[in-house]
Amino acid sequence: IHEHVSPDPLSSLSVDTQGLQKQFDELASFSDSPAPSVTRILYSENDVLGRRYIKNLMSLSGLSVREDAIGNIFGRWNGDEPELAAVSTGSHTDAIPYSGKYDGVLGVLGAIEAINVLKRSGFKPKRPLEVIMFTSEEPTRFGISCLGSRLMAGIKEHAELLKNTVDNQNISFFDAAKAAGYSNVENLSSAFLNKGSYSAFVELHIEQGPILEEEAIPIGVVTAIAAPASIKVDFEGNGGHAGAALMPTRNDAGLAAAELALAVEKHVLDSGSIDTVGTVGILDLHPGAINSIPSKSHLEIDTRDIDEKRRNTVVEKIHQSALSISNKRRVMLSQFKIINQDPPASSEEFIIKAAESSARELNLPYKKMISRAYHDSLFMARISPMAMIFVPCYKGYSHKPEEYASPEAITDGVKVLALTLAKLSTQ
Ligand code: HGY
Ligand code: MN
Ligand code: MN
Ligand code: MN
Repeated sequence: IHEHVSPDPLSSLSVDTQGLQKQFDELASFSDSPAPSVTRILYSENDVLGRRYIKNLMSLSGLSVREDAIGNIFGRWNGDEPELAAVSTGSHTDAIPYSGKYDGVLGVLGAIEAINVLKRSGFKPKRPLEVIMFTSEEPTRFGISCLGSRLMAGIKEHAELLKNTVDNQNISFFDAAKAAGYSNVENLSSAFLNKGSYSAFVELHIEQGPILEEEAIPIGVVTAIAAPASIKVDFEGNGGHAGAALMPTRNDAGLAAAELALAVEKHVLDSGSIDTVGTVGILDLHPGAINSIPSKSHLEIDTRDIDEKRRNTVVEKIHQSALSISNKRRVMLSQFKIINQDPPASSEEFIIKAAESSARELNLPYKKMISRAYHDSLFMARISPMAMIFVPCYKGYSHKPEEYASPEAITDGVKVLALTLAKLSTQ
């Protein structure tokens, strides 16, 4: 077996920057919202078009493509020792409503291009290299984030939750998956992977924060991912006529929701750390008429912290506030459901080192940093050593149409990913 050497970094890594730009634009065209925004929701028609697009690119790169029961897509390049655990990389291509075209997509298109870069350089891997497109990282349709990587990580409670979850059109997860062509979706446990399936997992992603751009540093090496939690809350009151019902007789579910939203902000700000964040991104009122007192309200709360205990304290305080608001306003707290309350994840030292030396060999300054956004890497960390590579994005904008990463930033990120994969696949 000939010597497995990583390609000479500076001479032989060439990225097809123009071709990659075209791919970002083509994939962004599969969207339920008008350009420059992107909306691509799990198992929607545009999601299916996006999946077909990615599978085609994987085949064009000579990868052997397979999909699991819920549509996680795997593109594999077998090395000289195919029985060894593979080095994997990847991300997601689903996009929340009215968002951008780089979140997640960079880690899928960029990973396929990193394979092309290594092939162009004449590199031959010892371990197999595998590109993964996770079926859905965003919680948009069924309220569960990272549902593809959670299942691969074998998280049974979310597999159970999926069995009777419906979207806001009352379509079940199973029916939506079958409509998208995944007829075997009910066999959720077939998506569980064993620990040791991969020797390493590396995800390339835009920073979704302003630090790298502000400090003019082209590469971020992620050392840890913050701990996310999400909660669904429903209040119910008697509703009634906005004119005839006098204030003392009311138990307004809308005001209960408003008070809880402000309580989320208060508990987060009182945590004692700038690293604690909280958001009420969904707040629905029923019946939603100007002259009808809300008889129901539905809130979805997202709160995170790099410190798990501090995050859990905030979740507990939010629960206490929901109970006290329900008493004080005489509304029923008909639902307080913690959808997920995940631990943070730390990156693996040997992968961090491989990414650092790759950046150095490419003469690219880099910065070690935490990820405040969650990623599929958070769950891949349960079954594989993990790390992430960040590239700067314009003003740190993300989850909105102004999201942007320059061709140079993307090219640098793909080169560091390619060299890191080469190093890991010869170890
Ligand atoms: O919300 C997140 O952190 C991820 O970008 N979906
Ligand atoms: Mn060989
Ligand atoms: Mn996102
Ligand atoms: Mn993402």
